[in-house]
Amino acid sequence: MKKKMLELLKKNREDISKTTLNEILNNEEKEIAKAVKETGLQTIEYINREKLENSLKTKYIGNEILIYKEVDSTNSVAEFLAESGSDEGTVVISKLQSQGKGRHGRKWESPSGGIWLSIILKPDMAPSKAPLITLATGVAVAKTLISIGVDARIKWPNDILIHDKKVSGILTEASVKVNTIDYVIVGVGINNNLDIKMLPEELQKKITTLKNELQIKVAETELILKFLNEFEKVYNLFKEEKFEEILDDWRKMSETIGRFVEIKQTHGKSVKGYAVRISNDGSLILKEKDGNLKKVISGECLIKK
Ligand code: BT5
Repeated sequence: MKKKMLELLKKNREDISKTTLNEILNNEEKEIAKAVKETGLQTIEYINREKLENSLKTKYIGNEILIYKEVDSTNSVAEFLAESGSDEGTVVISKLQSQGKGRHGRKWESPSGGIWLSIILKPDMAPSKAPLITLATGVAVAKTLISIGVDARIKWPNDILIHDKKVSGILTEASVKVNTIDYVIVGVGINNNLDIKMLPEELQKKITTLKNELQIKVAETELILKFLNEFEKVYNLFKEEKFEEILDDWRKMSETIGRFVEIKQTHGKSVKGYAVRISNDGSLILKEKDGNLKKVISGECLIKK
């Protein structure tokens, strides 16, 4: 992790001297974290930091916003900072990611033009509640996108679709200590202005961007601002354990409930059925062919036409 962070510093600070790097290398983790933070406070032209900071209506989400030109993954940087004691609400944004992460080791394509960001969360909650953070984040993303005029729908558990094409994905990674959540990193990718042709061919048909849908460029700063404001509202509900309120919103924007689906699971098995409802721990309840109800905790959801 230390080595990775030093690479990050090199990539983001062309002027960093060899001596400084060596000095950093010899210092403790906290010193590296300090340098990583300083780098993230530099001006990166694609986001208007002043506007972002001045217009945020949040109390703690975005109290610290770190912006980079390039990182391997904003989730990894946020994880490093959380380990080094960064506060809840710290936001890590990057113009591009060289190794953007999806779930289960999958790759998330992250060229410039997208919103790639992660938030450090420290909820005082049992680890079993972590999947609800993904659903809550989905609610915040979908509300943000609907507010700018697209027909965004949530596909269980972590995708946001527009007309059946993926526009956004969420990656929630939790660190657990003795039956409680130590911290959670929630990562959000939104295909904003990126050029679809920059992505692998097999993906091009399955995904969309906001620019494609709206035929205009959405300003990154505005989009991040709207999302962080929405996120704090729904995350507060999560912390107050008002799970039903979150799930009510989730159901209204769901593309999954009421559809025939196949859930592919990591161990190679798959379950097919009618998606009846979402339960209050965030799992999906399917009605199988034989009428049995089956609870599915995670997996890749394919919606059958
Ligand atoms: C996700 O995983 O959808 C989670 C994506 C989270 C990305 C954010 S960006 C900021 C933060 N930092 C990170 O490193 N990650 C988070 P999953 O459900 O496993 O979906 C992955 C699949 O989505 C891939 O296998 C592709 O099929 C597809 N995919 C890859 N890149 C995409 C893109 N830019 N847009 C739409 N689909 C994509």
